[in-house]
Amino acid sequence: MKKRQFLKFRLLLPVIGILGGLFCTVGCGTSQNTVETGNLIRSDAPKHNSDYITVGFIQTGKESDWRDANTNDYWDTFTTENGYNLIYVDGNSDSNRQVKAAYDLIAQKVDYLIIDPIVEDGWDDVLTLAQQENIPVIISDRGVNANPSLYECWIGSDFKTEGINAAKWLYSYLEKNGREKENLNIVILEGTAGASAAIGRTEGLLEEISKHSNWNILTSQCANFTQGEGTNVMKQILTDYPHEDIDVVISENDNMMFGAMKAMEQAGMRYGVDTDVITISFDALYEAFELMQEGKLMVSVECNPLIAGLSHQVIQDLEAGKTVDSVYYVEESVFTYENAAEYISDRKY
Ligand code: GYE
Repeated sequence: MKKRQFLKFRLLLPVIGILGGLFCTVGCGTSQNTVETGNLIRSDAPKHNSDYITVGFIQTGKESDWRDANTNDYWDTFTTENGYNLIYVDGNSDSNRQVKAAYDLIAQKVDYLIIDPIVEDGWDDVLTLAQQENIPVIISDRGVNANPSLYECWIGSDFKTEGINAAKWLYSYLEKNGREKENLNIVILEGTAGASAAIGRTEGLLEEISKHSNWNILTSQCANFTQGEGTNVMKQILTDYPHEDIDVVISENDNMMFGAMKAMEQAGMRYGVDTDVITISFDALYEAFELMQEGKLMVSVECNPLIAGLSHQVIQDLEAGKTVDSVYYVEESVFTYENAAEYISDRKY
């Protein structure tokens, strides 16, 4: 539990040009409230206006549909109507760029920083500086490998539990079909190396998989959470291994699975319900529900990107001098080809 001791009066935003190269056009907008810098930086509120809470939001990039839903959720929540000036930075899937953006936003003296870190490591120095400069930081979605006293809180999903749930679903499915004693070869498509979402899911999966001596990991490879890499990595796997050896494909997000499905189709493979390949992924996107309804995807472990409301609540609590928790987990479920039809109309992303 932490309490915010500062921020009773808002700091006037200094000259935005301080941001130099990367941010050179932020604040150079017309009388309208939108500024775009090659889609990398956007801010919708009037600048130099202390009536707004200025929030610097550093996103990972645009690697997946989950990410787009998360970005849009921040835009929809951190509006001028809600009292915010949101400065959005697209990390462009480059963690150095993210760290540099954090330094720049600190120099700009934003009121809050929200960071969706691409990878866990490399944040200590900039978080230490943010604390010295009295800029509270919220870590959103993926975690950081840094002392929790350096930031207000982390809001996101329990990635390890998601991995465990995926493997537990596999066991229950096999058991239901009298197949739990069968030898199984599993292919895993991993998310970005060093990203806590990938680390946690892999850890959960491996922990459960190791409990079954008849389950074998044929190969586990990184496809960076993107659909394109999902296709390419799967294509290579299908070149390297006999197709009939593959019993299960687990992808650490839906988009990589969509890509892998394309590769399997191109290779003439069938997958999903009533085939020899069990398909499992994470996120539970709308498109995943459609594929589950078709029986092509068998399960998607939900990961909820709609977490901006919690970040907003945390900031409001800090503004009111209230204490906030250090961790906020988002509620999530597991959806399958059997229940997708029941839930698809409620999906928001
Ligand atoms: O699963 C994936 C995205 O960090 C939880 O990142 C997030 C993951 C999500 O690109 O689709």
